[in-house]
Amino acid sequence: MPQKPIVYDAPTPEPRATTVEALQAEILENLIYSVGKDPIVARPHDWLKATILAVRDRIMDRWMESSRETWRTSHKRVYYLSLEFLIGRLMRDAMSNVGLMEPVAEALKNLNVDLGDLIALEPDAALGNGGLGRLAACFLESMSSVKIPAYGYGIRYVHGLFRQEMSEGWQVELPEDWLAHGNPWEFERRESAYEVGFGGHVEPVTDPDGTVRQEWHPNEHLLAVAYDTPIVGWRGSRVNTLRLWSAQPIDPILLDKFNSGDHIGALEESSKAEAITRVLYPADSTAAGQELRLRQEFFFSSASLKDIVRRHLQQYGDLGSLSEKVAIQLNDTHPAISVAELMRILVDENGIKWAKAWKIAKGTFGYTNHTLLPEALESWPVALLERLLPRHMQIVYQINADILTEARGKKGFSDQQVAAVSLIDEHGGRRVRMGQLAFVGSHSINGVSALHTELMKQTVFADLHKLYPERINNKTNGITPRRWLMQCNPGLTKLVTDRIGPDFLDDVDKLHQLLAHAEDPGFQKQFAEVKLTNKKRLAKLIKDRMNITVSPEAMFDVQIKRIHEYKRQLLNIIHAVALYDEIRAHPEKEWVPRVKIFAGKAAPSYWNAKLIIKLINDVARVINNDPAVRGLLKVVFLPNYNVSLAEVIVPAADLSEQISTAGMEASGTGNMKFMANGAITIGTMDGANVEMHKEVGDDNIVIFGLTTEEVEDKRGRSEVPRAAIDKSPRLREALESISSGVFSPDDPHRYRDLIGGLYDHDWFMVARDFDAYAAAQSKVDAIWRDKKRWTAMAIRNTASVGFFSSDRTIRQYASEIWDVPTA
Ligand code: NBG
Repeated sequence: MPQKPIVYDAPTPEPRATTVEALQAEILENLIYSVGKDPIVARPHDWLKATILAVRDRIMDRWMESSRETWRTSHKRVYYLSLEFLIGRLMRDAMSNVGLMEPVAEALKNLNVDLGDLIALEPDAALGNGGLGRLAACFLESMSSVKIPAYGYGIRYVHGLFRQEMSEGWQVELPEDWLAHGNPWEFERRESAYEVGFGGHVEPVTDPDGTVRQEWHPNEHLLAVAYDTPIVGWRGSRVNTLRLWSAQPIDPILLDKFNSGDHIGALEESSKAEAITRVLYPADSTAAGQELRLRQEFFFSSASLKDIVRRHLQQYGDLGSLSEKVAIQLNDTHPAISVAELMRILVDENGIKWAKAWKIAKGTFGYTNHTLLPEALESWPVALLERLLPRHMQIVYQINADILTEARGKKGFSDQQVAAVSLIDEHGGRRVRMGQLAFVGSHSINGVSALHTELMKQTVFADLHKLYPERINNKTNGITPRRWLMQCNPGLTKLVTDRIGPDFLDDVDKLHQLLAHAEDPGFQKQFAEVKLTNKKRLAKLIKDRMNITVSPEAMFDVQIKRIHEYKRQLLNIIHAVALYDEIRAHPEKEWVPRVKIFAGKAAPSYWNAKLIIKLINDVARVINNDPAVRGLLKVVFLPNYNVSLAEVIVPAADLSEQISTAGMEASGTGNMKFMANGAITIGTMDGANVEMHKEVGDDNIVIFGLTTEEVEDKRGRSEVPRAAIDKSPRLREALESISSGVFSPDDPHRYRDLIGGLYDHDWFMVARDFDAYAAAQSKVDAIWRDKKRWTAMAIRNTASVGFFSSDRTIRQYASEIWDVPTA
């Protein structure tokens, strides 16, 4: 049947009423007719579903209008390709962005249901590991808020990031099951399914006009089925789509096998296909390296590109205009194979000449790098690519040949530099470097903080930067102020609104007006009261989950993030031990009561990270049970850190620990969330801390430690860390007590190697930064004792957070990389 032409100016669906009565009636109706439950027996999950459906219905009209508008106006579309979207819960975000919080709460109350209880019931969509995935989620929300026609493309993992439980202080990983009760937010789009292939061979074919094309004949086929989730921007400005792909077999069951009695074999293909989108790889900042991971990467890249090309052809009929109408951002190298896949689609499937296709691809792609850690730089064995994606391997070779020719022709380029820009790493087994592929296939390569971008130019991409000096640019990360201030901290939002009016809700830069009130005693008192209320809520959570009593009056000193040696949770816990020793040695001193709060997951195969979790728990047990410290010091490790837990912890924090070894944290985004919520940062000159320091001023942040250059220098000279330990009695004592088993009497040698490493090499400069860190913590204590000064600093942090809004970040991507307008 021929498709009817689409009439974009036909009337859009009528918006649904948002009165309490209408909502109440509709929630009830959903419960009966969509969930199929009698209200008298409905369970909380049934109410949750009925409520989400009512909220969702109030987004649909805008969703359709947003997409119609893009078709009508022929605006350029932005596609954000990311293997991770760490969204968390959606309901409160959606309700708050379309102004439904109050009427829905009221409607539910009339039905004897508590909205807060329902919110807490919604599972986190934890389709990401940490910063990279959460950034993608903030970007989605900001792209809708600043009205960019955008799509997120990713994978619909059946199991998101594992659930972390503690067994005697050790991390145990359990499967996460966010889809167990269904997912009322998503729409399955059976009609948007694409075939994705693997393996097979490549065959040259001669067209009637005599041109020779390469044709890929995969020998494995599966289906990518789309699931769409609406992402609504602030004040419902625009609704974009997050399209997640699910892998399914082409034949759900092989009936001939089944009929011949091979019941397991009949389902083999089906489970093999589904395996691709079953679980999220739980490694943060390390390349996973397995074949299944490469399959995930190609699967979602290929499906997304086919969808993008299909949409473009439907609207414009010609791929020559692709880069004018489409911008594709590669979130790290995970989708880098897209460069080869787009070339294949353009050249092999659409007959576009190589040179023209290459220009289109480069004009279309942008690539964001998120880490300089060598272990995170993806590369795939040539042999694996040849087997799994034979045509793509040929394309990579051809791209490489062009790049090498260009490099050889570059004046002053040495053989060594030519080898460095090669897409093929010839050391120790030939491998394709995905960072290089993403770089050469993109017109823009960006880092995520000013420092990180400079280091990219000097380290990983030094030679490519010389070859293409215009391409690297910086886009300092940001966070959405809706989720990370307005929704998670309604108390502070109300206080600020009362003081400076509501304009900051639409323009966070207006928070600057708070600077004038930083010293106002009345405002300080209210600001401190909001913090105290948030701390009481966290104290209750700690009591309920851990049975540990903490005083909300104590300083809440917080480090929440993935557990990684470079993030230096070890430095923090060693400081706790040193403090513990001092308090016991001098109980008569005026100590500032502190609660050290940790949370974070370790990659399941990262032994030292898991050992650090155990150490924190061992130290916590001893300190929390020692009456000698009289509650002056408590240590808490909160299990199963996720977005929802962060939303409770961040508003309650006094001190934000951002203490990575300088040069190693690309940006950090947790640092910005704490800043928004009036915590004071203790941090190194690393990542975005450098820019936070600039924004808030030296007096309102506590900076310590070695700089990137000093770290480099010490590593280069292979300086022995032992000297630093010998010179610091406090550090030495703390290390000796840990390594001698004071905190692990059941296994006295448990930490011998971990601590031994600090004496031998101390790659992360824990020992060499310890004294500076301890001195910075004493400075923090001194400021804390001066309540007025502390609160003024906290207010100035909130006031200065505007630059770190992801709206600002996205506007910069839009104007400097994507060339699209924003609101
Ligand atoms: C992380 C960095 C963080 C940064 C986020 C978002 C990876 C690979 N990188 O410092 O470690 O804030 O990306 O850019 O997860």
